[in-house]
Amino acid sequence: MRRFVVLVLSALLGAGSSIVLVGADSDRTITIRGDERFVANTIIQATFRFSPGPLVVKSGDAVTWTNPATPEPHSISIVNQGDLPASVEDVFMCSVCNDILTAHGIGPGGPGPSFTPVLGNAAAHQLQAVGDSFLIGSSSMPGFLPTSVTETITAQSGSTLYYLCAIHPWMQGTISVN
Ligand SMILES: [Cu+2]
Repeated sequence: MRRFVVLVLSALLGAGSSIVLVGADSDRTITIRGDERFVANTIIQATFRFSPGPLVVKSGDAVTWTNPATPEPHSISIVNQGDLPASVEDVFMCSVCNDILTAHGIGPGGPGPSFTPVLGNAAAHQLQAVGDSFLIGSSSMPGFLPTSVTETITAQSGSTLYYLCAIHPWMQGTISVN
């Protein structure tokens, strides 16, 4: 019932809503949504996003990120708040994103021989600090990476984790830990 209510609320409020959903025990899921469009000499547009972006949890809660339908992989990468891109230029010149992708073993040509899908505490399915990062796959690349990943939030009460997708750096979210 609660899930239904939340879904209806989300539908009513639409994309880009700033509502903070405090999940019930079974309902801390962040869904990756959106699509992209390119028309030469006309427009480039992408609506990939974390839904919801802001989430409030308790330390020790589990959160699931899922990518049911977008055609691309994404990362969930904890960064310092000051490293979050805030403009188109920041997105295209995202140096922290390059550092994260390099740490994952991903170069301009894609995954290399040192490809590592989980970094830091994410290797133990925990999110706690800057540097923790994991990749999530797409159903268009079956078997390459999981399309649903659950992590335990082990950051201290009172802290906030800021994260982005290092592949599409306008995708940004926060986990506020109560
Ligand atoms: Cu992404």
